[in-house]
Amino acid sequence: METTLIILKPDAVQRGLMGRLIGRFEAKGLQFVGMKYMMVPKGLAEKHYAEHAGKPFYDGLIGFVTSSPVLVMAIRGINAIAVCRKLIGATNGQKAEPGTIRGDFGMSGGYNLIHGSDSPESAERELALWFGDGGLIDFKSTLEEWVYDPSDY
Ligand code: DAT
Ligand code: MG
Repeated sequence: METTLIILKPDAVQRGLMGRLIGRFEAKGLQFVGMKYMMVPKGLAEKHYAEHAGKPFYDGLIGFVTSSPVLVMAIRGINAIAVCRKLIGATNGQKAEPGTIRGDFGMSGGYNLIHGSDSPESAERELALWFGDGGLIDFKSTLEEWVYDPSDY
């Protein structure tokens, strides 16, 4: 089992897409083990996006993610990090494949609705950053025995 960090960004919240986007992950068979609705402090946004510091879009990105509430989620499943990245799609909504979240709901490179950890190392770092003070719930999901075949483990 892997856990990944997913953020519904301010455009997803403002556009009233939270329920539909949460539903994509639920319908896939993933388990929600953490959820926080919050305004993002600037310092946290800067730590989260540290790898992009100095890039031309960086200041706009920090301004955007701190501008309005976000929904931060920890989502668990077998291979959840890569699976969620596939559900999310390519960074720019104009290039993302139909069927993906960005491909179905977005038209922008910056206002692209959602964040998902891109590797096990990123997931570990980001989960510590956003849920390091607690809030993850380890529980047995009744879904699990019907979502996975025993040979999936
Ligand atoms: P992703 O969110 O697909 O992992 P990333 O890590 O390369 O993409 O970039 C982080 C965020 O920064 C991305 O979701 C939106 C913004 N961004 C990236 N490239 C951009 C660009 N060329 N113009 C505007 N915003 C950009
Ligand atoms: Mg990224």
